Amino acid sequence: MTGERGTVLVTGFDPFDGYSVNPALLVATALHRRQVARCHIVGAELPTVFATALQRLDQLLARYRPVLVICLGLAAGRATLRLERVAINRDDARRPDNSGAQPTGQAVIDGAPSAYLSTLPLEAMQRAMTAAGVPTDTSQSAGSFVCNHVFFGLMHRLATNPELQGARGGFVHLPLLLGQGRPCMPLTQMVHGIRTGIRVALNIPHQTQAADDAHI
Ligand code: PCA
Repeated sequence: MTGERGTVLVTGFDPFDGYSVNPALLVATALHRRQVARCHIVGAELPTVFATALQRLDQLLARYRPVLVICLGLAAGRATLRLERVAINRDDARRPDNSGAQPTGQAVIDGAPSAYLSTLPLEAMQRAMTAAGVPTDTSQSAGSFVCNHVFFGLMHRLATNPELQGARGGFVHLPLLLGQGRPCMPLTQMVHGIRTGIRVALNIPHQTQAADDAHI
């Protein structure tokens, strides 16, 4: 099934760091095959592994040619959904990934820019998601573990791959799931928030986003 206006790719990572579930994967799975603003959502899993996460993302980008990509990850310790603003060209893992690798002080992509900004309309998304009853913040750092690695790799691909021209993308960190620890949020609320954010991103054209971000 294809949405009239194209495909939205939503990714979530597999569990890591001793957690038995990753809410990011649960949200991506819950949104899989749903429609938003006449777009079809594909929810997919990425491995929490530096060496293979971007290979998997490449397969998904080539297969679905999405108009919008939102990658999700877990960041324990916060009560809100966090719309990430900046991806940095740096891997600095403070713990091993799911393959046992722990890169430090390395570029995500040699020769690529130092950082990319999300091309999502963050302020408009934050307003709409908060108004929908889902506590949401913007964040100025996605860390330097696998989430930032994927966020940077995604933004580099969107900026340089002609086949993805016009597609927008970004990253959202999620809190722990209700029952997984504190602070936390119920799954239905996370899904509602991400779905609301997707609708806003699809309905705001690029030039409005530039104006929206200009006053940051
Ligand atoms: N969160 C980690 C990686 C996988 C995930 O869900 C991070 O914030 O980098």
